[in-house]
Amino acid sequence: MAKAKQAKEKKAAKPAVAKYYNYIGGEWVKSSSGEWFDNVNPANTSDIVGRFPKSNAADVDAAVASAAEAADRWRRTPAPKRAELLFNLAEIIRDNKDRYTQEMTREMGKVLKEAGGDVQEAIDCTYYTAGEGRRLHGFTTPAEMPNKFAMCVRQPVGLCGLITPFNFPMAIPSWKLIPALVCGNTVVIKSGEDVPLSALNLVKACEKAGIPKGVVNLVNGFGDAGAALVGHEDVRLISFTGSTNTGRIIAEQCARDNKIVSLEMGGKNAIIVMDDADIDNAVDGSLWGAFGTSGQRCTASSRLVVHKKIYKKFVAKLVERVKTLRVGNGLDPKTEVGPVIHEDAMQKILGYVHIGKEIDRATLAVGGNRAAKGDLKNGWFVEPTVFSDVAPGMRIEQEEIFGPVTSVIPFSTLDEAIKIVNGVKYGLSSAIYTQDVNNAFYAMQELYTGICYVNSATIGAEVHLPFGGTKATGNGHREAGTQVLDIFSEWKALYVDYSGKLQKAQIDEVEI
Ligand code: UN1
Repeated sequence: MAKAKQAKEKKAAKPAVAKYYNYIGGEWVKSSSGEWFDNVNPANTSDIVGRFPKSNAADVDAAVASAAEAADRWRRTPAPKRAELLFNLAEIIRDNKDRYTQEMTREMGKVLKEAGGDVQEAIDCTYYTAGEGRRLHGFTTPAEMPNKFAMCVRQPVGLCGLITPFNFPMAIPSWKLIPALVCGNTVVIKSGEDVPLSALNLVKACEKAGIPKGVVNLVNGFGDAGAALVGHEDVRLISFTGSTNTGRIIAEQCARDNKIVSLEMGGKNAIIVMDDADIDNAVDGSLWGAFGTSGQRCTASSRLVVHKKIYKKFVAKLVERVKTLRVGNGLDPKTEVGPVIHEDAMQKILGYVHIGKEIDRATLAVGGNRAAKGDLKNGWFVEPTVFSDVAPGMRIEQEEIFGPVTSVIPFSTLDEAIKIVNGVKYGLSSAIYTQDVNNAFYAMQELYTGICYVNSATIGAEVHLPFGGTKATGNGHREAGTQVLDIFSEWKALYVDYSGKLQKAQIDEVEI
């Protein structure tokens, strides 16, 4: 009896798991299937952050229908008015930054400071991009006939499907959502299934900010919901951040349906450390670039290309520092490296460690195991790992690992280093540590990436500069900056003939 009572009390003491909903047409609704999925804390898998609707094609249909219905009113709302609501939104995100940060760390694992940076990036993006409501510049240009005026304006593209990843749970949705809205589009968001709360917080903030019903819609769920969105005939544009494989499938589908598609995919970023570099500064940058967000950034510094003259010293210093990194629950302010997102990710990363050791035959300088001491066994932790003596062409040097693993590669000349950095299929971010202005400018010219840093790591892009990469990283688009407007608006060329007669461009002779 006593036992049964105890068990009952234990059950009662366990807080009920919070339920969250889809946001469709301004209503918070469950999935039409009635199914749910759990949002699990990767640092402690017994902690269920919330229960979210597992959406299907019918939910996507409803969300698209609501976005389609809201489209004309929103597109006709003057852009400065749209922007006013977005400024409200920025303030709401700012006021809730602490809560959003805590919730993000709990669902995604990244340490509190970095989760705070992620929310801050959403705030920065919202303020900066809302400013476009009073710009959205087009241009005028002379017409070739007399008494004729020519100009170009931006118009919205229409209904946008936004598919976002787990690693920047609020920043990346904001990179897509805010420019889509300021340009006058309505949207359906399918957020990463591992981090649904942060996107939901952003959407709730949109509701509070007064963005009209139907303009922003959110469906939670997995790849099948994403596929339904990509395949929906009323969706005009897909903006996707995630793996290169999924991106390729999306691009193929969008090509068949003649949809606009903007893709932000993998990276295999490298830092060059010259023999004239400030080594301690380069080690600091390498640690931050390789192990920040547990290496789960498209911009992570997963290769360190180090001059032979300083190679030994650099590796020794790096390894010493890696040994001191505190791996743990991101909610503990002392933690420096949090968990990875889920078990499959951990297994994939450990699989690459195996490849590095057994197939590539590189030297495992430090790390290489699951970290599972004490409480860590309740989550998905990988030791910060460094391979040295890595050569160009090895699999760990070529393939995206998306975890806390970096490779040190020796080189002799700057040209050789540049060839190594450029010798992968991706082209997102690169960096060089040097004190020599000639080296710095030569590297800036020759590194074929979308982002390049001098004397800092490959991570840390700011919202007012374009973000994106060359080659297999993307499909030629850039997010952030004003360049993102080219994704979410289309050019309309306007000709006004006030001559009062028929004038034929290219044909009529103009009298001089
Ligand atoms: C990503 O790596 O997926 O530049 C996004 C950075 C961040 C954004 C990274 N501001 O590292």
